[in-house]
Amino acid sequence: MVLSKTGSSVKAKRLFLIHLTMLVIGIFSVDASAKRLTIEIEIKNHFFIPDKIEIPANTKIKLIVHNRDSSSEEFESYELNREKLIMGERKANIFIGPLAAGEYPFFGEFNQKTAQGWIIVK
Ligand SMILES: [Cu+2]
Repeated sequence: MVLSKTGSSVKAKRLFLIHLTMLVIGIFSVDASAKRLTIEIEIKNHFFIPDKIEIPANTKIKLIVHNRDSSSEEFESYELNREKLIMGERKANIFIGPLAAGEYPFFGEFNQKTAQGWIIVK
């Protein structure tokens, strides 16, 4: 009886510690997301506007892409390892970074002849 009581109190302590750890991780991630830089671009007539986006190196970015066309588009980039469907007249959030300096091309998969863009990291 005494042994099982001790056992359950150890379990409770462990659970408390796990919760405490989760809480700390939770606060940390909120803090990290608050530091994100937000950049907004548009898709119009199957073009990205602007088509060149300059961002600082080693920074987390929230890229909001507003699709002003009535047709859906897919934001795609091999270099950024991102692929996101954006319905017509809707927007999508694409989280990128932190990135090293360089050029990262992206394109609209459904209109590759026109929808081309570059993220320039400096
Ligand atoms: Cu795709």
